Amino acid sequence: MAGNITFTMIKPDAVRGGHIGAILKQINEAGFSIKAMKYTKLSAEKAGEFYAVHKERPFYGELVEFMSSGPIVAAILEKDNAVADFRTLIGATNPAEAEAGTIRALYATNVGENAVHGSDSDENAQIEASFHFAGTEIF
Ligand code: 3AN
Repeated sequence: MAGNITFTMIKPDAVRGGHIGAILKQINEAGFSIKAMKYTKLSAEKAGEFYAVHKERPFYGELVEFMSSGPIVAAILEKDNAVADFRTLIGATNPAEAEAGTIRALYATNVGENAVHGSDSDENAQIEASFHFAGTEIF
């Protein structure tokens, strides 16, 4: 499975905006298949744990508050070169810098509320996938 999966979340801003369907359609049309998916809400504790690498960053508190502010869609996606291809599909962290047509260019509000998450390495994809899903939930 290594190298072929990435982990994503449709974040609370995009869920509130009613963009789940459009984002999933774009993900499917880009050739990703779904290995696991759930509609859920992160507690502040879980969000803090997920983003622990950013603990020292000035936006950490805001990030944890935002990510636990409403439901998300968490998913494991499969495709050759999944991590890099998914980051191309979602665009830059700051939507003002994201390429036209990317998910963040289309649906993100700002650098903090940026519609979707995408793993940044194969190693983190595995860690993030296991953080959110049990083996029995992955197909
Ligand atoms: P990416 O999600 O593109 O990998 P990271 O890992 O640098 O970006 O940042 C993780 C998350 O932290 C982003 N998705 C965003 O929600 C938030 N974030 C990053 N930079 C900022 C910032 N300057 N101000 C507020 N939130 C930020």
